[in-house]
Amino acid sequence: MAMSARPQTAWIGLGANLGDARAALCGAVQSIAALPGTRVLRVSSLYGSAPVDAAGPDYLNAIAEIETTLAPLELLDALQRIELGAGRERPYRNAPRTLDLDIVRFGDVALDTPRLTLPHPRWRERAFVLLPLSELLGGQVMDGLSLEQRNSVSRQRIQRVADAALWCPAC
Ligand code: PH2
Ligand code: MG
Ligand code: MG
Repeated sequence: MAMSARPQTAWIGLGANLGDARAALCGAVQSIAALPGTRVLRVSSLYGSAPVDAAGPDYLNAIAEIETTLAPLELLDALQRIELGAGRERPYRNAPRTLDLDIVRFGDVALDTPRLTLPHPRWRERAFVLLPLSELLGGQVMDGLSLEQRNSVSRQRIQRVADAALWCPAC
């Protein structure tokens, strides 16, 4: 597998709202850690969140901060293979899912292609991304939001359900 020369830090959004979501997220972190040229630096707390722009059960969400020599599209391919391994199906847009792995940010890379947009186009609109990302990156994440974004995000139901060290002890 071709790899870009310099390791980059990337932030992966993890989500699931079907089946044993906690086990799926924990397994995903371990699968990501096993990717070539990749290590997991930190994971956020685990959050329970109401579906945003979607129907179905509540989600579990978290963010993993990783370092990787994979290129963005190689990482995307690898994440999609991990999703498939966890039984991910795509019957319609934003359908409930056993595992969703989204690249939220990949270093400072900006990309706009049919398969991948970086940073993730909706990361500022979603409490389930912003809260765990603020844990890892600090308060400037929330400071960068417009008033409209803050208001919309503050209406989204979300709660922290487990410390990073507790929700995935093997991570
Ligand atoms: N993912 C979506 C759509 N809506 N809502 C929550 N709470 N968590 C998610 O991970 C999520 C969502 C599409 O990927
Ligand atoms: Mg998603
Ligand atoms: Mg996705």
